[in-house]
Amino acid sequence: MNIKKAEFVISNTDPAKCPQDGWPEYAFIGRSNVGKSSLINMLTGKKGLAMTSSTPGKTQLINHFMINDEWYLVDLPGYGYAQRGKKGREKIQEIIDAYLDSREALTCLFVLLDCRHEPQKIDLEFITRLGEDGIPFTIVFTKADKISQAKLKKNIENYKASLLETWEELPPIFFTSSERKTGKEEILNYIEEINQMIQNQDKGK
Ligand SMILES: Nc1nc2c(ncn2[C@@H]2O[C@H](COP(=O)(O)OP(=O)(O)O)[C@@H](O)[C@H]2O)c(=O)[nH]1
Ligand SMILES: [Mg+2]
Repeated sequence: MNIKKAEFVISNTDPAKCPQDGWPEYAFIGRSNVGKSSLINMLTGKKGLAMTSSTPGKTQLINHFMINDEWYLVDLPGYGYAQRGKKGREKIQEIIDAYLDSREALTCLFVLLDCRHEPQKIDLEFITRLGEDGIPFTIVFTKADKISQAKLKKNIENYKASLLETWEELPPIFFTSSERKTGKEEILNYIEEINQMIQNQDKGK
């Protein structure tokens, strides 16, 4: 899929104030600093679209970007950032929960994981919760340029094994580098396939 148009629409903390026009949306979530904003910039080919930062915990808002006038990319706040303190973390968690619980337009959630790390409790718990709530998701291993191909493969296999301890089936898995544009085609094609499925369903109504 070609991204011809990518525009910032609105930032807010209240899902009720998110766009209500019903276009399908694809949201990016994960720990602070995992590379959510960089991935959105890479996918859209617009460097400054989502705010990126080397300081974790900067985006505390739900940010909607309209793509090609027919779907949304959503940059969600990062979870689990320790420096923010318990109160701050709880507030972010409330925003994320409210979004996940109420957002009907949410079509697929991309859960970002840093490919360099071992499976972390906070991510595994989050993924388990998605399963319990029946939220469609995929997993994206970010920052693939930071390790060798061999190590990347090993880490992904390791992660799959740990997911298979609780899951019978694995979700779609991608790996990306926002520096090298790795994974761009794969993710955009995946989104396009789902968008086309939705359009065909709507036609059938
Ligand atoms: N080498 C490398 N650095 C990345 C990549 N993605 C993000 N980063 C860096 O990681 C830091 C956090 O990225 P950001 O997109 O702001 O993370 P967010 O908090 O999840 O939105 C920034 O310094 C980025 O430049 C990547 O694919 N490769
Ligand atoms: Mg960000």
